[in-house]
Amino acid sequence: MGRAFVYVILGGGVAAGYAALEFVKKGVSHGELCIISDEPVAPYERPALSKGFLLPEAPARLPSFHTCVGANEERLTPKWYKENGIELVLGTGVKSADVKRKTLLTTTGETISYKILIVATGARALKLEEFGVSGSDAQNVCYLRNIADANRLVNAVQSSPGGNAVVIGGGYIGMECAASLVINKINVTMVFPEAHCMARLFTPKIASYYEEYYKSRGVNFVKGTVLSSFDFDSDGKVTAVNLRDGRKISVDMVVVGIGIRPNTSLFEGQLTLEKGGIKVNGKLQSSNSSVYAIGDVAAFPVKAFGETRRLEHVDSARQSARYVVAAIMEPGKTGEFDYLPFFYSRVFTLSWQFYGDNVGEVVYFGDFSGSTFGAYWVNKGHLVGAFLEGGTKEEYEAVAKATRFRPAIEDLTELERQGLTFAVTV
Ligand code: FAD
Ligand code: NAD
Ligand code: ISD
Repeated sequence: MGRAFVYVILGGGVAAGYAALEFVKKGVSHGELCIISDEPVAPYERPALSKGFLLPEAPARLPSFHTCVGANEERLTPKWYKENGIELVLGTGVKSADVKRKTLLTTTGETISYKILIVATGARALKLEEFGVSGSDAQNVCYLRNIADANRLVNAVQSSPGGNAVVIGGGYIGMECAASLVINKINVTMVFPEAHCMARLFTPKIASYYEEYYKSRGVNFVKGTVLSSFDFDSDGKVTAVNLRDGRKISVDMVVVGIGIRPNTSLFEGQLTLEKGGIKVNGKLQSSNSSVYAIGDVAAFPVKAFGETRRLEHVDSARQSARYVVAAIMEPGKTGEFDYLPFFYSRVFTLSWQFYGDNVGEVVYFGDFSGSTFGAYWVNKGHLVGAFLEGGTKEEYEAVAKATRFRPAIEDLTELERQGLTFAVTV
């Protein structure tokens, strides 16, 4: 059995939702577009899972955060897909792809063929087993990538009132989940191998601000070590984590956020891969001209950096999705994808944004003992990146604009003196 579509989006996450909306805006005909997702629900705003979804009071629940509410656009419910003639194949994985034949084989045994395929398979959470630690399927060990994980995490929180959690990993998931656990009155210890949190992005000075704030909210930090094993009770629940430095920490629950791997396995040996993702050109087209890739799985040329990057952030998923539909449906009118990387996070009452690249010399500004501060990165005489905590809408727009403009910087001391004013007046 089989069905044929003009366009197929493989994966039903953030990028798929934004691409669907763009297809409709550009006038896709009924019956032309199909989305296949192994998740049981229509595309939703994944960032909600570590924030609103985990709140103890009035938590966010579907259908409230289907795409594209995160960008203040229409909320695409299953009814919307139906009304727009988009075939939404949910709870169905694709188990193999044949890019020469232009077919996908699903877990239900159906062959779906396409003229154009958009790969939007995102990524999966890395498991502790991949670092030699076993037991991560215990009921009180939680990862966080999808709705099923988020429900499991909520259950673990509700089963541990006033209890103790260890959060493994000091990246985005670790920081956001630690904050949410504290809000749920769980005592949190964060364990990670680096010298400071958010090591991929933050400088030690920036990290120190957040760590001090977290400490003021009761979070305990154990840095420079990793998990070596779990202790279990007779029901298979984890009762303690053992660290490589010899420490043992008793726990009621564990949250693990130790990075992701893009879901590329269907295309290995068929498409060119780079930086762990599917390599695409400035039109987001892979090494096979009928296959495009967007979101976390795509390694695309970032024009401003002159190199290929793979980003793991929601804005990149949204923008690459919007772009790819324009590139496919209006090829003559669409130039190359020109994207300035943008990351953000919100924890407790804090909120930061980052634009560009964190390479070169760092120039700090603002009040690190107050609530608004930031940093510029200057590389080869140009401003290439900017970080801002606690800015106003106008200030965030200003640092974004300044970073996009890449102004020449001759005098770092002068940049430091001007601080945020530099971005506002550039
Ligand atoms: P995804 O949204 O992961 O979607 C991929 C989809 O493909 C999934 O539905 C998956 O199940 C499906 N799929 C994969 N393989 C198959 C297959 N073989 N068959 C069928 N379906 C398949 N970014 C930010 O910038 N800010 C944030 O605050 C933020 N918060 C986050 C919070 C959490 C908890 C998580 C997990 C991520 C967060 N991110 C955030 C990152 C952001 O959500 C991702 O960058 C974004 O979701 C990527 O979109 P995507 O469509 O590429 O992948
Ligand atoms: P990450 O890459 O942000 O952080 C991984 C962390 O794992 C590292 O900081 C390190 O501390 C830790 N680590 C690495 N190896 C380890 C080991 N052996 N033992 C213990 N710790 C180890 O990944 P993440 O935090 O898991 O986030 C997953 C994905 O979700 C990322 O793509 C991230 O961008 C995305 N996300 C983004 C946001 C946001 O942008 N606000 C929020 C949540 C999640
Ligand atoms: O995708 C990302 C991410 O989460 C970062 O922190 O890219 C950045 C780089 O690692 C730093 O620019």
